[in-house]
Amino acid sequence: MTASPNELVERIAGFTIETQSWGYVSTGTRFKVFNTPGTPRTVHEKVDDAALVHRLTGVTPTVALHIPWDRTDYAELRRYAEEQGVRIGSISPNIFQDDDYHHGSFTNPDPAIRAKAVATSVECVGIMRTTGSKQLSMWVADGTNYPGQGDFRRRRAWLQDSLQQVYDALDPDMSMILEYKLFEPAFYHTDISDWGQSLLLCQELGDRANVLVDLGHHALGVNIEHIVATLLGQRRLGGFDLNGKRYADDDLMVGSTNPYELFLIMAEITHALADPDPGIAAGAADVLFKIDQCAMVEEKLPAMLRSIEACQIAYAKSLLIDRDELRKAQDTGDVVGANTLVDSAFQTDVRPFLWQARELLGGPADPLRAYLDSGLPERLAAERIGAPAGW
Ligand code: PSV
Ligand code: MN
Ligand code: MN
Repeated sequence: MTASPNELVERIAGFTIETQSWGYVSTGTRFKVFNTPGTPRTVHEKVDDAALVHRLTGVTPTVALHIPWDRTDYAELRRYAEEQGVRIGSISPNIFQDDDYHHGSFTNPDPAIRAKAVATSVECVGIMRTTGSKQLSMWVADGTNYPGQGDFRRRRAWLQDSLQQVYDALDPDMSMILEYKLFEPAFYHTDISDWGQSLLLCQELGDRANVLVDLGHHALGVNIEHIVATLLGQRRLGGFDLNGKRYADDDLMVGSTNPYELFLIMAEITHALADPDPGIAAGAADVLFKIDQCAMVEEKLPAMLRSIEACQIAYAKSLLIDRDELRKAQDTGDVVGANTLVDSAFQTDVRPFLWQARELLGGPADPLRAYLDSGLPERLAAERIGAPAGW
């Protein structure tokens, strides 16, 4: 049995994605940051763009902030966002850009720097109270470039201790989502390099610490859907940073190079949502889908709309896997039959269901076309003069 057409349309309409403030500005590579016309100049203009994307798609009701990139009067920003029709979503403390973090943040040998990184993160918990945010999204950039540069176990103890102080500052209705990354900015070792490192930290922290899977943070060829299934089984999958990658942390448009991988990841989610164990299903229902892409040469708003559509397509296709037949094929050793069932869901053109879902939500059938034909790109380009390059 697969989802009926009506169910499919309703499920697509109910599948929400968080966009991120830093996805609307000019980022780039270490070689050059290019600006595109109409780029937001302030956090309010980033929120305007997030609200526009929500009006066009109907499925992006929250926008993530990165602090201090988005430093402002947070109570006022919350009101402003809500007036525009969106809410403030997850908050990410930025503990990697100050000169003080030359030799790390939570794992810095200097206790005063570790305390500063903890204080910055705890400050973000206060911001969450003001904005109504529920997830503290933590990325720790610490690592070393050379053998001998750091003592792994000593750093680990500092890391656990610092994270615990931040975790303990959370309110009972808040959670921490803890990201891992194989390499970059460090190249010999990263203190939270993979899902296992993150999971171990989360297990020690407490029930409201969960792993964040950024699709660009693995070695090539790693089976991300298997990691996702494992974390779902442990009830420790907190969310995703969604982006597309060819090599590593490319931060390209979601699904632009690897739509099959995206589909297989979504298939683990929708499979868990239907799990007879209510704990597994509830864990899957709480997963945060956040975009974490950076526009290097592309137009930002169109790129965001493309990524949202890619997520919707992958999600919808995953609901077309005939789970009963797949179970039979698995249990009878029908290898080719099982793979064919998964593949035939992936091969289905689900765009007509997306159009119906958008109709149900009261928006345009083709958000990207509607945006391009609206006159807004020209208006924003004329109004927003002097956008800064970079965050
Ligand atoms: C680090 O590469 C990362 O994926 C983290 O999620 C940061 O918050 C984000 O990128 C900044 O773009
Ligand atoms: Mn990320
Ligand atoms: Mn990244």
